[in-house]
Amino acid sequence: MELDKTLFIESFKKRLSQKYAIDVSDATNSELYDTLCSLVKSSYSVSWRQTWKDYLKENEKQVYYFSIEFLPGKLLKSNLLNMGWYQLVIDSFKEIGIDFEQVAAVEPDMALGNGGLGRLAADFMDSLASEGYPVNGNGIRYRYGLFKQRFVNGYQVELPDEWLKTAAGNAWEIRRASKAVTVTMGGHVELVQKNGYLEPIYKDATLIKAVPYDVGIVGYHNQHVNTLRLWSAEIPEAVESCYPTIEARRQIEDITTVLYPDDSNEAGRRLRLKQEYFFVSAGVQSIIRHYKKYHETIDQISQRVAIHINDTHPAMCVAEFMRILLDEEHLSWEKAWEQTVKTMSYTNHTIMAEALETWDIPLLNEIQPRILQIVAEIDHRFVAHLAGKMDGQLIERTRIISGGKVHMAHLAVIGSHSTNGVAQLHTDLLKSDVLRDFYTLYPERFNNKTNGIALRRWLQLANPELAAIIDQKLGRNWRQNACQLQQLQQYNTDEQFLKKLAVVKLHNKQRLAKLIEERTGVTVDPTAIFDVQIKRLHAYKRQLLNLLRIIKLYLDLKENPDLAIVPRVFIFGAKAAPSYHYAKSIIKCINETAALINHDSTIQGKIKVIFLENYDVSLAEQIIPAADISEQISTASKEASGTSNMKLMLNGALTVATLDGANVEIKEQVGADNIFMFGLTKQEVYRYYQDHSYHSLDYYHHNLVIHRVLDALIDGTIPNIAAEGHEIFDSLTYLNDDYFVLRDFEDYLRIQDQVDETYRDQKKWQQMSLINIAKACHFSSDITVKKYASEIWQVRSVAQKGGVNIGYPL
Ligand code: CR6
Repeated sequence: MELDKTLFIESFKKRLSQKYAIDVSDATNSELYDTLCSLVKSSYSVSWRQTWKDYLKENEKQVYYFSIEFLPGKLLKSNLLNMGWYQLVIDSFKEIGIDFEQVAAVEPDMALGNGGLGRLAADFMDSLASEGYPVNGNGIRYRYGLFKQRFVNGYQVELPDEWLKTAAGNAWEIRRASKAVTVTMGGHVELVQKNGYLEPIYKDATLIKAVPYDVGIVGYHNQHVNTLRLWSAEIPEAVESCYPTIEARRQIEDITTVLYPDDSNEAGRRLRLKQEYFFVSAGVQSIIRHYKKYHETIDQISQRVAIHINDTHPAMCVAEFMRILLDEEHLSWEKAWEQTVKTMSYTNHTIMAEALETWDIPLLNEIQPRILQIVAEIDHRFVAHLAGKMDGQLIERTRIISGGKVHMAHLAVIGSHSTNGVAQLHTDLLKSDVLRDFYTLYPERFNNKTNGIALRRWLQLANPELAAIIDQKLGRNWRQNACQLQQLQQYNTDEQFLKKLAVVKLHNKQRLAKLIEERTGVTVDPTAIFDVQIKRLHAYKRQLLNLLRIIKLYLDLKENPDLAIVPRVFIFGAKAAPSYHYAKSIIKCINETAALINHDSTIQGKIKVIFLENYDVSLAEQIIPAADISEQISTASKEASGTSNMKLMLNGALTVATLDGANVEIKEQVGADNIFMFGLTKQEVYRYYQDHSYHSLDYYHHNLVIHRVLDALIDGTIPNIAAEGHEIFDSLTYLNDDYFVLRDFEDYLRIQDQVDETYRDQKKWQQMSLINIAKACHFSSDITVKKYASEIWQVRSVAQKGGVNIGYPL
């Protein structure tokens, strides 16, 4: 049915009355939200079913994207946008007296991820559906998402995120009990000869029922709906009686209770390994079951199935796939291995050693003994195959099991046909350093896929005013064809347009200023530079470098209140892993510095420091459009890619950056004149590692500015940080400053002066901003996923792009 306002309002009222037996005037925002979601879902469900039918009809190769994190945030607006309903719903609600924004605010953020990795997976899901690719997400339905962050006396405190218990719950999921599978864990395994095969006999194993909850992923204007399948652990009915106590039941249900709140440290915990095997086994079993329904034999499964291992957490896909092909399908080892390698592909997201997963052998044996046997056999054959052909030490360095540990990245590289990094610099580092030996063995497997972002969410939805002025110049097609944004460059001398850009930015800053005032009670000036650093709190990301500069500015202003600087508002958003003590100390120091500066009237409000609590996707959507400066200041070589760098440039912020991750490619796109680069290069960092010539204490002793700033951490200048200030001071001096903060400090000051100078020339600033917006199109996740599809998975797009008018029917 053609969709119009009258029809929509009629259907909405009818649905509300059917669901809740009430009129609009009596309904709460939750009831209105639930009703709207229900209408939305019934509309796209028709296309959802059709998408599946088309896949089956065409015997389409399917990709399964395994990720232990998905971080979609809120889905209502993006679903409405992709369905072509967005404006219509806003207008219709207005007509019947409903505030759409208030209704949308009811939705809890789906925070099943820590940061960049999970958000990337969510942007990819959006792009894959919008580009019409047959790709299914496979993950975990955590009952508690990433913790809620509160500040108490400046300290981070973590509160549970009970997102499923909110009034709105998860309106998007469908529980599919009929598709449940059984996951086997623990116990012992013996292999016995049976009908000419070795059959595993499991003893004392625990059976877990894995129930999938499916979320529809709606493509943009193409009637294509993919599936994000999230697994939940339950007790199988048949063995209910084995779990008579709450404690015993909890042991099972706990598997999918909490998301591990750390994005950079492999905690080596038993429950985490259980989570990994649980969603891997459930996912792989259901893929093979589905495949067998439509195919007689399994020995060519790689022609119709691709499995993507997103970081090492799902690396056991390799062994689980082998297990089923061997133990259940009775393929020979050689045949099974050939199919496995052809089916699997792997993305590495970090070079940080502490985040490259390894598991103790006894632990893996305890969680799934058969998987350990298979991993050991893969390792054994790998070594045997290379023996005599390759240098023995290289074999030792690359084998999967060594030093009493199972190396998951090794399993992922050896067991797949493709390994990619997430920015060119990162991929180069994988080849030259982190995975160098593997690059020697399998050069053809390595490739780069620089990360991307969903422009529709990060521009259209987050910054509708900017989208509107772009539409006036370019029309609406950039939503489907990102490259069109490039054409914005031609308005570089169009003063009118540049002014409009400035007005949009000001409006966004006014809105953020209001939010800051509401949440923190601090008034900020929307004409000041909004200088933004939003990302996880981590030493390598160097929030500390930013803080030291703020302290320096403050001390300068104390000395000379008339100092001519452009007023700045420093805005932070960051969660620290609960167990990451140092990161939490940095949070405390930023908060105490903020309190000191924001309440000191002698500096005339020239700088303000705002640390917004509980940084999440929804808050990012409010901060990013209001940013003038994007801080991307990690120690060169440490940030694999980054994605907030891309989102901020897309919204017209100018980047202050080191040559790290995707910053390098951002610089290539916008040109050195349209970005503020500073700091050590990757080569210089590596040289320091080699020659040990960096002595941070020298900087403290010989650089008066650094001396004065560091002393402020320990001499009471900043109150209430006696312990934390010393901890940070020591790390930067006696412990030799692992992340070269002091080494890059002067250069950082220099570049920030340049920022001030540029800001004074508003026309130039707007021109630079425009180039950044235009060039951000190169980082569209639509483009990234096309490369994954054609170069890694070999799948084709099956949906027609509908053009602007093909939305979803009511
Ligand atoms: N922490 C990288 O550190 C990258 C994302 C997505 C990260 C970050 O630079 O942009 O992945 N790595 O590729 C991991 O999570 C292991 C991240 O988000």
